[in-house]
Amino acid sequence: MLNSTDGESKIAILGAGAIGQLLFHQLAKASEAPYLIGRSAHAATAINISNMTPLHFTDVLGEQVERQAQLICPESQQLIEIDLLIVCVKAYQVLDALKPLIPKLKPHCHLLLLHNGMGPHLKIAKLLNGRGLSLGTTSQGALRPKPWHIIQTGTGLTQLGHYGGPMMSMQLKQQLLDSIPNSQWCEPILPMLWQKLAINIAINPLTAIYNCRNGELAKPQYHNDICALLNEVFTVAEAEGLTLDRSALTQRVFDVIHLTANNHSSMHQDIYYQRKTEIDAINGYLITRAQHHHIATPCNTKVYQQIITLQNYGQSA
Ligand code: KPL
Repeated sequence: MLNSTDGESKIAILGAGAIGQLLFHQLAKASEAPYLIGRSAHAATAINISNMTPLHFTDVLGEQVERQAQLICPESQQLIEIDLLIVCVKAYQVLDALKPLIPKLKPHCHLLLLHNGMGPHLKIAKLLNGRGLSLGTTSQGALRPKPWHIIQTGTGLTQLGHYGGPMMSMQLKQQLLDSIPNSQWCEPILPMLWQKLAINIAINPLTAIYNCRNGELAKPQYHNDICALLNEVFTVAEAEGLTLDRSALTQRVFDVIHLTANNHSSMHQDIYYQRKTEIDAINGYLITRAQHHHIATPCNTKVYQQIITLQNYGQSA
């Protein structure tokens, strides 16, 4: 196992949500604790005199541990020390969160985007000024009952891979793979992201629209909707130059429905708690790419509009 102090590489995590804190604990357990970059107000209220904040972690076996995190704000001078910035904010926050940070990062700082859905990488890649960009997806699950306490709920696969610019150094890559359980480096990464996108495209909006747990979608009345949404994914992916295995991916969607039968999807929860959803980076991303290729996506457009209506209603309530 590599210790980051050996090679002097500094990692920081942008976004102190459930996944950001989960990665913090996994990296801190394996080697040096990364910095955690929170929103300014968040960081200012959390930082105590010693500049350290205790983070509580309950693992899947129920074991509890407390680790000290150095929480820095987006204006911090320490940004210049960072060799790898892992971005764990929601897809719709990525651009606004990163734009002011990028000029403060060293010229060789590498970025890794890790969020549900797709899309921000297209704009971020153009802003990096020669810095390298990797992308990833994780099916690890975590809940955040309190701002600084997370409970790991699932031990899913994490897939990471190169997207553009200079490659991530071997040392950082190894540090990530050694720290994050069940993680793998994938080249190319885009097919993996599209597979996860397909799963979210089929499950998330339907559970929110029908106000149900994931497992409900195994019922025959949802079968046609799921297949119609996926058919549009396969057509658009092909136009993007990706060949997805139709039958394996359709099977995978139904496996996930069974494996997560008791879960409320993230979009169901966002609608339920009247929060902004990730629809633009999920079905919305597919629609945007389809428009680019002049492909019609009536089923995705219909669920997209239904979610926007629910979201607007929730936010105006
Ligand atoms: O990733 C998910 C989500 O809810 O966003 C699934 C796989 C659908 C599990 O709930």
